[in-house]
Amino acid sequence: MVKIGIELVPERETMETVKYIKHAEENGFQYAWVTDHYNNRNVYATLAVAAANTSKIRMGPGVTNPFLVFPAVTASAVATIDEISKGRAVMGIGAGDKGTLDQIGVEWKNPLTAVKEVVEICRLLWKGEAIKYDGQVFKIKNARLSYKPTGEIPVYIGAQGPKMLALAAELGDGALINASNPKDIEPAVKIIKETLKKVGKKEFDIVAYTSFSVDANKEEAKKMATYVVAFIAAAAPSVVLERHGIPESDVQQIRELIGAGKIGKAAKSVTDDMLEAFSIYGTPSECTEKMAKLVKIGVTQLVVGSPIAADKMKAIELIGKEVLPSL
Ligand code: F42
Repeated sequence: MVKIGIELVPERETMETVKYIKHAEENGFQYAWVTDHYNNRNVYATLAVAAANTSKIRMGPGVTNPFLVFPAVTASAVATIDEISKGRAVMGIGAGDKGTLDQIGVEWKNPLTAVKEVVEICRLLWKGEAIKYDGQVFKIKNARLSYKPTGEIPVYIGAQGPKMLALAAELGDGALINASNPKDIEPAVKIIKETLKKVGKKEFDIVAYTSFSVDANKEEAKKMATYVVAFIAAAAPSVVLERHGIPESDVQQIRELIGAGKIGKAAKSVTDDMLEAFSIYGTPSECTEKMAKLVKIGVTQLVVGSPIAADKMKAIELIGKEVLPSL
């Protein structure tokens, strides 16, 4: 059966994010992914409080990266969450958002190699042994955690590009694909499945990390979605826009509005085609129908991501009652 996760951006007070995670657990969600950007509340502080206040839901950064935090520190941070949560930690790791890293002058060099190395380093340290690592990006002379993690910590790699998707399948326990539409998920699933076959791996969690907006009133759900879809469309590469038949000129206008800080106007310029391409939105039954299509093409975990709804508590309940039972 498909698993359900929730993505939370720790942009509000920490206890509010924790409240959502607790509520998600109570409403049948199995995973909570907390995003990592330096300008939001700290991901591990948030996860630590969430871990201490829940008992079933698995949780982890979704996703951290090897550039913002040194791999050995990430290994210890995730292992600490594993200890607090009694073995419920998962690690989402990716290349990092280049735009955010640029703001603080962090160089984004060899992202693919850096992701491979951080995963290898974390797994070695999680065994509790002293390690030496001579990578292309990271070199560790002698490191060891002073404690042993509770158990195996599953590693999920955030991936969109073909090489990162293949790396995720080869090295990870799962892939977090940042997309909502079958047209984007299907080619990613194909790369993952081909790679899994090549390396002879059977167990793997294929995760659709969606932009999701639900409301009993479709128009409300649609309105909420436009704010997030404006940013997704603005950042979408030409090849993705072409795949969905979205004219570059429509997106250019949104890019300019966002650049000028006119977010409300940018959201109003989002077209129906953009909404269909970059989000799952609508009433619970409409969302269920779109999610079922992703399951059909091989997705094994569906993550409900931003914006979710203006009232997240209500939406979590709505998903628990009206979406999850039908999936
Ligand atoms: N980023 C954040 O900073 N914070 C988050 O909380 C976050 C959440 C998140 C959740 C799901 C998800 O899928 C992504 C998420 N991201 C988040 C974004 C993530 O950090 C990455 O920026 C995003 O996933 C982009 O990854 P990508 O798969 O497109 O990979 C990039 C690096 C890419 O260009 N990949 C290419 C590919 O084909 O896959 C390969 C590039 C390559 O080959 N690079 C070589 C190398 O060694 O790295 C070097 C090439 C050369 O010679 O220059």
